[in-house]
Amino acid sequence: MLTDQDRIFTNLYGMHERTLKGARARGHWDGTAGIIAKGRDWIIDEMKKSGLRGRGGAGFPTGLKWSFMPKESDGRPHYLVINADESEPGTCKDREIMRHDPHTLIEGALIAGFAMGAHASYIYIRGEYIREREALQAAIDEAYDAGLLGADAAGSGWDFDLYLHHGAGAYICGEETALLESLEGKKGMPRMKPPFPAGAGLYGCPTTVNNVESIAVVPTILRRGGDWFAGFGRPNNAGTKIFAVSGHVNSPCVVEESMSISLRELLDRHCGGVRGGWGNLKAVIPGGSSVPLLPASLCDDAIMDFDWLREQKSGLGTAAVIVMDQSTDLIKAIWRLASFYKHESCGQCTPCREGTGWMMRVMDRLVRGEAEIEEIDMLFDISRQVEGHTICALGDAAAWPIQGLIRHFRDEIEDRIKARKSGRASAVAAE
Ligand code: L3W
Ligand code: SF4
Repeated sequence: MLTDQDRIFTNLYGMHERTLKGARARGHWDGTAGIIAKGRDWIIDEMKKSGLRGRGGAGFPTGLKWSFMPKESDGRPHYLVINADESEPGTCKDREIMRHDPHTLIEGALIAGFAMGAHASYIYIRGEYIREREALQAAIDEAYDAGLLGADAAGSGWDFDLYLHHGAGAYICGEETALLESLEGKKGMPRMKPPFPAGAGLYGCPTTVNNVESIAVVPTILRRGGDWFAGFGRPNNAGTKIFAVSGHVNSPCVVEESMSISLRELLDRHCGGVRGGWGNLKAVIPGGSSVPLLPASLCDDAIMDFDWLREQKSGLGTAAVIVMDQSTDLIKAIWRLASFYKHESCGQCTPCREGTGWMMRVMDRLVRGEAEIEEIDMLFDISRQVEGHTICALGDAAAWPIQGLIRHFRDEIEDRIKARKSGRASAVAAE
């Protein structure tokens, strides 16, 4: 359990000033030039030591990713790109950082940019985030006025410019290479990987793409030390983490907690518990809409970290926890996600373009119980043909929630089909 002193984000609820003055009072921008003076290797080693894994969904080790950037320049500029295109259903953690604690992100961008040899950085913000864009731009302007950005940023000797780019509302632009295409002014369509962005990213130049939360925790990690951050959570699942809890809890919230907290403690301590009590729980989606749900039977012992959830064939994803009680029509809930992925598919590769449509149409009939029992296996089979056969992770994201539903709630799907059939049979008998 995290104490207030352990929290990195001390203004998630906007109780304090988000201005530079307020940020400085909370300890931000303290000794930034001194951190930079320790050099690139020290910063990257400390990030490795912290065990931070990317907070955008995939959990790739941040220090390792930074180390992929070329050490020497071959004449091409290096870029840091910050993914603020937070569009994963259920996810609203980066929004709170940008609204209420924007200076943590800006200071993190400067330090990370320096560590990767980048003199320029772009924050790509979700189209719908109008207020967040305004808050962030105001903070960037303040930072320029105070000499914290621009030439000799924060007196570090490093020149660093930070630009805010507003997206246009496409979920796929949260995929890192689609985001780069969009930044370059093209249609947001994912690129094949490799090459990874560190080799050829923005305008073909070495680029690191990191999530907002991953960058915003950097200054505190470097001030307190990698070992401090690594002290939270289980091995390989280090740190503090922002969870966004929605759905059938008494008080939905966004809260920073220790990684590896139990699901039960997270909900009871911060959300007033499950609506109607723990016994009323039906299922939880623990990491945003792209990961398979956990049935209530697995929630009792659930540990909220990458490895435990992966072992259960689910995932921590963006740590957006969607709680569903017994009143939930789960088949309909997963159908809704299937429609979302069909709508957001960029259509570039056949298994995703066609598969998301197929899956949505079968799900549509399952919601009404109008399918045959055999179609459940057919749907699972389609999802397996999409999974792992596409250019980007959207195909997997569309397949996994459906697989989770069939794996854990097959009886409910069958019951609905049988009820529909017996309803039809009794109607015929009555005629
Ligand atoms: C160099 C290698 N770099 C991997 C880099 C890669 C990327 C990062 C993770 O998807 C997930 C997805 C969604 N050399 C590398 C390498 N990298 N191998 O590491 O890469 P990857 O491929 O594991 O995942 P990804 O394509 O980044 C992200 C899931 O997150 N998700 C959705 C999130 C949605 C948002 C949003 O709302 N904006 O974040 C939730 O679960 O399904 O599985 O940087 O280049 N050998
Ligand atoms: Fe586009 Fe879907 Fe292929 Fe991703 S998996 S590139 S969203 S068609």
